Amino acid sequence: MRTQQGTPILRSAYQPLAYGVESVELDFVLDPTATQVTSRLRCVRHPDAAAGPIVLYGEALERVSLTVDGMAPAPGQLRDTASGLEIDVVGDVVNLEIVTRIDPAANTTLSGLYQSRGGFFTQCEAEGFRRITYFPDRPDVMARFTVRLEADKATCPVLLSNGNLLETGELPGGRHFARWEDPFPKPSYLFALVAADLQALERRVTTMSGREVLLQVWVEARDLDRVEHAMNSLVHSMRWDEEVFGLELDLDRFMIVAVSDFNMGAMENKGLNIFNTKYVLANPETGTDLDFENVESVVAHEYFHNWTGNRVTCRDWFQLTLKEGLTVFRDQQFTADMMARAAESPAAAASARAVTRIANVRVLRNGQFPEDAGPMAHPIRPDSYQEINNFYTATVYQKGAEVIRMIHTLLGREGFRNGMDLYFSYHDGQAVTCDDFVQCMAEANGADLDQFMRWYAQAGTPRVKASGEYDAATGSYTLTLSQHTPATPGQPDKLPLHIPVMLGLIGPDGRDLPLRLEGETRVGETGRLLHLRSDSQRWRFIGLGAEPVPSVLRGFSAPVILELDESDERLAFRMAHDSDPFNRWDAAQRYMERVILDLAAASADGRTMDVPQAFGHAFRALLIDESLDPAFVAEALSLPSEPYLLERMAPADPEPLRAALIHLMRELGQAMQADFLSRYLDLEVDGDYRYHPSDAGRRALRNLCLRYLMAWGGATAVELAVRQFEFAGNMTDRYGALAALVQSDSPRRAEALAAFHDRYRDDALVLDKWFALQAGAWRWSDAAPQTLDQVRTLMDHPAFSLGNPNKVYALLGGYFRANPGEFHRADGLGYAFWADQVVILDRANPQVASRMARALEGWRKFTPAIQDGIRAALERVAGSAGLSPDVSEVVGKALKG
Ligand code: B3K
Ligand code: ZN
Repeated sequence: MRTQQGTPILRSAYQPLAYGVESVELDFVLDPTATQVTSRLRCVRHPDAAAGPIVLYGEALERVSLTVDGMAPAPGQLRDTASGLEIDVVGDVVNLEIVTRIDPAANTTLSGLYQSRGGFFTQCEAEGFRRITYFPDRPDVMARFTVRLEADKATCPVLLSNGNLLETGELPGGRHFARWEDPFPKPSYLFALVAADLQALERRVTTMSGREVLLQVWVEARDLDRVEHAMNSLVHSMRWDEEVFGLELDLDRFMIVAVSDFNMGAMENKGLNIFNTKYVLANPETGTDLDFENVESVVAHEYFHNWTGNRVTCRDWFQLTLKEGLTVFRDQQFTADMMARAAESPAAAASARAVTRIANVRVLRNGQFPEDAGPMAHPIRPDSYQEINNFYTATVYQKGAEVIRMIHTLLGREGFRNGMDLYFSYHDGQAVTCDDFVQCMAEANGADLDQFMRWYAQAGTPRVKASGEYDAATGSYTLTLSQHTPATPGQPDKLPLHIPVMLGLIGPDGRDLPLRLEGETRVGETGRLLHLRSDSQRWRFIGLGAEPVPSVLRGFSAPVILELDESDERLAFRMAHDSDPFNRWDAAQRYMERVILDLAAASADGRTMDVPQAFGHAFRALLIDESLDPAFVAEALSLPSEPYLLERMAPADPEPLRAALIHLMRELGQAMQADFLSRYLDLEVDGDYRYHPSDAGRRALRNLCLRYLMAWGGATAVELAVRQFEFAGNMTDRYGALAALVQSDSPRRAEALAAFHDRYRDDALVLDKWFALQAGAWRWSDAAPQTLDQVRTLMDHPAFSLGNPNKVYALLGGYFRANPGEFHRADGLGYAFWADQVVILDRANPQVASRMARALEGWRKFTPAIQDGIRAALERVAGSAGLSPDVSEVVGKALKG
């Protein structure tokens, strides 16, 4: 059952249920097409809730039987509702026994219990448990679970569920069973079971209190040579959480299971994390540096949920950022610490931290800023939704993490830790709200976070405008900061936020100046945290002998768009001198953005595109500076992403933008071919592959040089790329070479693609890279094949399947989301193809369809001609029969604007 289409669920309507569940015994007789689930619930009346029936949610279930305290329900006692069942009862404690039958093989939604490659897997967040059995499937109902599962032993030799294993045994007919018990009460969304043919890499480790625990990473036998890194990541995560937050693993056993068919990255089920294979498997031959990094951070993220999410969970789904924003922040801090720890020197450690921060901000700007500017814009704690699965968003996750980071910045490391300690001391074992969290942070620090709470309530990316005035006569510099958050759907008016702005002032020699505000007796540090709370505020710095250059929002201290009117010269100066590596990178990105948007305007008007010389100089200075960390240089010289640039373009026009990007890379590649070449040759990493930030940084810059060389297009570039492709000792280099060759129009392009395919034809995850690369390819010359034709052809490839989310994300996502220059082709054929695919996908898997549908939500930023084409496609999808609430919410909001 679904909610009525178009009827939103409101945060303000929260009510506890009249009956919760104290304990539940589940018994699964697993069968591909007819799995029988017996559920025994001990329901208990909620002491504070209004009187009412027992409310059970259920979806796609066949009800076999139901008893209330051992008896068949009296006539009228049991009611079927739109979302499940209601049972009228009188006692404070009521025992229900419910038998249902489900069809895992037919479950293409990958929510609830489903099959993948012959095994059984579950995914219950947010509302998948109701697709397994009738239950008060809400996060504020926390119950103790015991689970018995039985299955065919030959096809499913491994039987897993949450918590501790109590018993296993053989059954007649080639079947076997296992019983599991989870000692911690949990909401149903954290339930999991796995029955499949898997093998485990195991490790025993001792926790901070001296308990020995068993860690297992379960994968198919053929993948056992790719799990070492995930296991190491798990051990590192455990240690980090002990050291940084004093949080210890609370179970005797912790399991990770990899599955090939999975809607998202991974899931933090208590003691039994289930992962998309993409975020578990990595070895040098098949995984890039980025894959290694992703595995480490996703393993950490899910592990950290054990405390932030599982021990303390969400009262309702509107509070999702309570666990997600906080856990993303924790995994970001973990990654930064891991990178810094591996570095060879303090300077390298600082740079490694900055590179991690840059990567976080790129993700925010590319994914969250467009979301916040479109029809799906919502606060990190939304006020309403039609389908909760649509709200696992960049806003809830990434902006949510930025909000937690600001609290960390405001309170300091120790203050934040004290707040966390208080949070667990008050709320362990509870389902709580974002207010409860912020209240603990405030109470532990005697801080006032009332105004800060607006970050939870207001959607839209705030603009912070900075302007400065130097008065030579008094040696003072007045900085004015003002803020403005644009209107978003349903929120026309915004209030001023509490915005922490980290500031530095740079002297003419490029060094930071010690700061002294008017009224202060002493000169302070070179960095200052300013608290912007009103629409506009001023700060007057004194004792300055010359006009400083402001460096505002260092470290990206708040998730805002900084409007700073800087000349090209100032940008070049900060690119060369800003002591804050984040802002140094940002100066390079801003300068590049300015140049690209100018080129795009020229291209749109049919004028010649000229790359300013001064920009070339500033770019080259970074390229040839061997004292800089290569990872940092690679970030600084990478182009801003197209989704981000399209947000900055008014109106957005993907074709001239793409022309500008191609032109810029060509010009730079040609003008600096000798520099690119010499850096390319110098940066080669000797020895065996290791996943290490300094090696990864060298590979990243080297591959970037190769792409610039290829953009220029000389025969040498092709030769270098072919050689790198053929002799690569790891996937980062092989894939890097292939990505460069895909830019070329030489016959080597097709040869390399074919060779890559043949080498990895049986490797699903590597083939995903091959699909994505072709779907996302730019057309560097008119001779290059049309991307849409390529995508259509690749859909017929035997390894492609619309039923496998990774394949859809790689091929269709690679085209719809990662290739705006091709997708928005003038004839509108891209949109027609999009509409066809969204409708087809929606019949099988609404969550995946909805993600693809979201590719066009930002359509109103485009030129009128483009808008016409997109509107027609949106209307076609909106008008198709039997649309899921997921896709209907997305296209409905897109059309409504
Ligand atoms: N909590 C899960 C996401 C569940 C998504 C449901 N549609 C993964 C995570 O954030 O850790
Ligand atoms: Zn999470």
